[in-house]
Amino acid sequence: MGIITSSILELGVLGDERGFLSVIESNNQIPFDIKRVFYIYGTKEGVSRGFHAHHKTRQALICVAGSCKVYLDNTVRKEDVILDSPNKVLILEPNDWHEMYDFTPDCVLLVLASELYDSNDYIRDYQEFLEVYDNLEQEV
Ligand code: T46
Repeated sequence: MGIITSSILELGVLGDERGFLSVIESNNQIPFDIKRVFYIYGTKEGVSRGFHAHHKTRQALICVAGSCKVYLDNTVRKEDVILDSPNKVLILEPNDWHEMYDFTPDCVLLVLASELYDSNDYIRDYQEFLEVYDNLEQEV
């Protein structure tokens, strides 16, 4: 029994004299089937994004260029993580309210998602988030 928590993992780096390469496969380096890929770039200075949690979608976030920070809140643990390397992956669980901020101008934030896009999967109201997750539903 416990609260589902997001986590950071590090990808292997395959390198040779030409440079570097990191690999992500469904259910291998990350713990879900990848159904959707999107990326966030050209974020204006001082802008924060996110401000939601999900009902079902699990995601993997990687800054493949530049860096950004992510504020996480699973109702019990609140923390900030920095994504500043192309081999650093945040496995973002649906029960984490998240806000991305401090994007560098060159930041390209790649996101791999376990579900197709569905606006109904988003919880964009913080009070609703607390009602959904600040209870026994978090126990696994
Ligand atoms: C998340 C964080 C990390 C689509 O039509 N399809 C899509 O697959 C996505 C991701 C977005 N959209 C539309 C919905 C909005 O009209 O694109 C627009 C911007 O999306 P949003 O405001 O949700 O973007 P962020 O940066 O706040 O959040 C995104 C993801 O939506 C979300 O799942 O966890 O990145």
